[in-house]
Amino acid sequence: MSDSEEESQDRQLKLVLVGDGASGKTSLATRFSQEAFGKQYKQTIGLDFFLKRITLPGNLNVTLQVWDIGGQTLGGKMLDKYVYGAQGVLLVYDITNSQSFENLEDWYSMVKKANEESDVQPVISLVGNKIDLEHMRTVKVDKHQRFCQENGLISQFVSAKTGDSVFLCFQRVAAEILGIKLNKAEIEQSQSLLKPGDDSRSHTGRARRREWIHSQGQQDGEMESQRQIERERDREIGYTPPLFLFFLLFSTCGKPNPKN
Ligand SMILES: Nc1nc2c(ncn2[C@@H]2O[C@H](COP(=O)(O)OP(=O)(O)OP(=O)(O)O)[C@@H](O)[C@H]2O)c(=O)[nH]1
Ligand SMILES: [Mg+2]
Repeated sequence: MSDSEEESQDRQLKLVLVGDGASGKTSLATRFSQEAFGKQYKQTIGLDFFLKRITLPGNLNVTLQVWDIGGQTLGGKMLDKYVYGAQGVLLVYDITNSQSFENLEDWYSMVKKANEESDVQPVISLVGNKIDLEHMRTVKVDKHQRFCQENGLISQFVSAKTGDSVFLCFQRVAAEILGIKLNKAEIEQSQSLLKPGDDSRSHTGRARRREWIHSQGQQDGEMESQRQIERERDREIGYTPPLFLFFLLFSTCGKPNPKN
C-alpha cells in the first residue's frame, strides 16, 4: 500500500461506555450515531455496538466503534474483555441519581484493572448525563469536578434527550486520543451539533441499528469490521448456555452409583 493510500484510510478508535443501568449509555450512543432518542427504557443485555464516522480538525476522518456495555455486566466475567484495548472510556452517570455516581468508583476500578497490563492507557472521561433534568440534580457539580481532578479525567455534562454536548463529548475524547487540540470555536460549534433533538423517533432496537450500520457501513466501507465485532459479540454471548448445559450433564452423569 502506498503512503497516500494509507493516509487516506480512516483511523479507527474503540470507545467504551460504562456505568450503571439506566444512566443513559444506550441513549447517548443512539443520539450520537442516529440523532434519535427514545423515552422508553430497554435494558442492554451484554453489550451492543454502534459505528460513527466523524471528521476532526485537520480533515482527519475517524471511525468510532462505540461499545455500549450493559450496566448489569458489572462483576461479570466478560466485562474486562469488553473493556480491554479501548482507547477511550466514557464513565457515564445520571446527575439525578446519586447512586449511579457513587458506583462509578467500582466501574473506574474495573477499567483500570482491565487495562493494567496494557502498554497504552485509555483516555477516560466522566460524563454526567440528563442535564435537561437540572432541577432534579442530586449530584453536585463540585463532587463531579473533584472526581475528575483527583483522577485526571475529562469532565463533561450532556443530555442524550436534547442532544446537548453529545457530539462534543465523543469528539473531545477522540481528539484527546489522537493528540488533537480543539479550539474554542470548534468546541462551541460542536456543543449544539445534535440539537435540537428529534424526539419523534423512538428507540430503534438492534434491528434498526443494524439497518443503519449497514447503510453507513456500505457508504464508508466499514462493513467488514462491523461484521467482525458482531461475530465476536455473538460468540461471547453464545458461550454461556452450552458450558452451563455441559456442566449440568457432567454433574448428573458423573455421580457414582451406590449399587456398584
Ligand atoms: N430526561 C432524560 N432521560 C434520559 C436521558 N438519557 C437517557 N434517558 C432515559 O433514561 C432511561 C435509561 O436510558 P438507557 O440509555 O437505556 O440507559 P443505559 O445506561 O443504556 O441502561 P442499561 O442498558 O441498563 O445499562 C431511558 O428511559 C431513557 O429515555 C437524558 O439525557 N435525559
Ligand atoms: Mg443500555
